[in-house]
Amino acid sequence: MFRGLTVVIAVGSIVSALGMVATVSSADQFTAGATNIALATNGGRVVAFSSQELDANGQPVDQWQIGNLIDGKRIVGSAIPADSYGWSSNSAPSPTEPEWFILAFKDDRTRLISRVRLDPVTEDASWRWVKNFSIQVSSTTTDGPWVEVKSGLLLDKPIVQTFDFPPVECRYLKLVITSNWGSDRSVSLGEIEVYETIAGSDTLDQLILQLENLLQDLKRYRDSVRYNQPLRPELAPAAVTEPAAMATEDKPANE
Ligand SMILES: [Ca+2]
Repeated sequence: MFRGLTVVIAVGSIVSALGMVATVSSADQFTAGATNIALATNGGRVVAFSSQELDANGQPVDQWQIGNLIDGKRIVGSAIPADSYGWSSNSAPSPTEPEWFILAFKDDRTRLISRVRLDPVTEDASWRWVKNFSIQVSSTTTDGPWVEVKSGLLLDKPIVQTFDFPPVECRYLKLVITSNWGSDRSVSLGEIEVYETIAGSDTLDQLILQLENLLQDLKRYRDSVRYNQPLRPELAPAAVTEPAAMATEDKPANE
């Protein structure tokens, strides 16, 4: 009776533990971490981009260069960093000729991410700010293949806007911008932040508990085999005729 019950417990634990894994994999069990992994001082970097504003000599304008997207500097109210107005492209985006940039993270490692935050505010007029965009990821190369995880619209309001999506592996993140709010000259963006996914601690605790229980059941099962006490006698004829010499339900002393 006990043996049969043990089998049920073991199988039940396996099923429920697998169920926990499946549950943990669902998006609502995850929360975004607190560290912006795109930030340059956290190891983020821009690996490629479509364009940046050039001066009359064809040189990048420091205040508008691409690195300003991940420098952590932003315009708040009337406070404008003297060396960082945001990033500005050198031409206006369109669906057929979008402006874009690609980010990588510290040590070029693949990260599990689920949140991007965009600050639209630049020193430009708001009709040059980003409007329609697509967030795409690649887990292989900077040439893709790219998978879109979110398409969205950034409001032309001076607020940092958050875009969440199911956790996805990301080695390179590409932001593709297809429109601004009305300018035919360029598009600009103040800052981009990217956040990793972390499992909620409650969920992790539950999973650990389930796995610990499963481990105990598997040990019991192993012991039943080791001491020739089949959990399902009908499938083990040898044990039906001869009781095991070391029959015991207890754990061995050296456990
Ligand atoms: Ca910035």
